[in-house]
Amino acid sequence: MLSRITNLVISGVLVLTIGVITAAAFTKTVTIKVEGMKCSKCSASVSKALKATDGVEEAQVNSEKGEAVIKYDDQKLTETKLREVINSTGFKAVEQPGQ
Ligand SMILES: [Cu+2]
Repeated sequence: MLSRITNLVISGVLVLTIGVITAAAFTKTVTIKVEGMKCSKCSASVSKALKATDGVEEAQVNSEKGEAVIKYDDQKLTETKLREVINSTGFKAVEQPGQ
């Protein structure tokens, strides 16, 4: 009886671990330079647009640094799409050489 419970617990932990690893494998983090943001309202509107995008898991937009740090699902989104979302807010996602 005890070993059955132990087995259940072990398989439960295994399933969880595999789930976490799989999820992490598809999560990418990217930093995109954004031009034109002047205050926290600007960064808030960029952040809002990003968070409303399917596949975006986290978006931290900083108007002082002029950049957006975005965690997204690699299977649902591309960096190009994220740049399009930023551009659609009226600000400009800057293309960086070497990326
Ligand atoms: Cu502003």
